[in-house]
Amino acid sequence: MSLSQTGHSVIETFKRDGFARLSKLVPGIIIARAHAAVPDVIASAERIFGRCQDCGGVHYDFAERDCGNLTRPFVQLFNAWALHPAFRDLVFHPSISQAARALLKCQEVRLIHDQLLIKRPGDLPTSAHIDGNYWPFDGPAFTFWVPLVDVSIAMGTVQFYRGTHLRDIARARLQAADEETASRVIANWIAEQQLEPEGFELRQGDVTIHDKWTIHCTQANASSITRVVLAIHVMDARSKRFEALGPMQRGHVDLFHWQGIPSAAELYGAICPVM
Ligand SMILES: O=C(O)CCC(=O)C(=O)O
Repeated sequence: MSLSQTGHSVIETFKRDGFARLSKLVPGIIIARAHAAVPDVIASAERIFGRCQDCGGVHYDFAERDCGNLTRPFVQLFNAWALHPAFRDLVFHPSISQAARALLKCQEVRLIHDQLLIKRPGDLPTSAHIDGNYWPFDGPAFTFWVPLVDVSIAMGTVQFYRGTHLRDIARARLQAADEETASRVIANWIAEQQLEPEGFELRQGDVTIHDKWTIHCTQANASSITRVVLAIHVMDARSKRFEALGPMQRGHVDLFHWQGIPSAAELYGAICPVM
């Protein structure tokens, strides 16, 4: 189903709630090809970035569950689109770019980055967070959360706190904070407000979308099935970079090589292509 078929109601829901489901947005064959390519993508990342001698993980673009003292909620690999044509076909599929242009109400949409998030049986919850806190650029942006397998709540489907994209939770302070502090402030705020997250069971081809300011999380994978998801983060192509406000944003500047992009410029260049 294209966004023009679901049309106005999805756009309105997204604006009001800060998240929405798009059923059957991406053709099953595109999802199936990407899913089949996961082992190749991981092998390519290992070849390029190598494995850590201490922990066996690949630190730069690929975070393993047990790495030093860190405990991770998933295996995470950035910019799979650059590593395999099946992921390029998914990220740049017209159903994704058309939906992104309609939702952002703009002529051109830019990829911020994608990330393959593999939550294995027993992997931990992803704590409640706000994507916008990590991104040193202005303008609207959001995420397509694209499962490559059917996902149930028990497998750790993404869950959202309705309407939080419109709430004032001291954004400037959170953007300047370190990740641990931001996480604690968000968790306390949710508890004070007595908010409960909401999520959907999704089939291959269904996706959810969430605004860059929507608080969201995922539960631990309590099933025996590995949850494989590609998150695709997109922004209005006219968005401008600003100086990183804190360690989370500085981390993203390093990770995605945004240092060369001056303040007040668009995130032009090969790493953040127009879709
Ligand atoms: O899939 C997850 O565990 C986290 C996803 C997420 O935070 C995102 O896509 O923005």
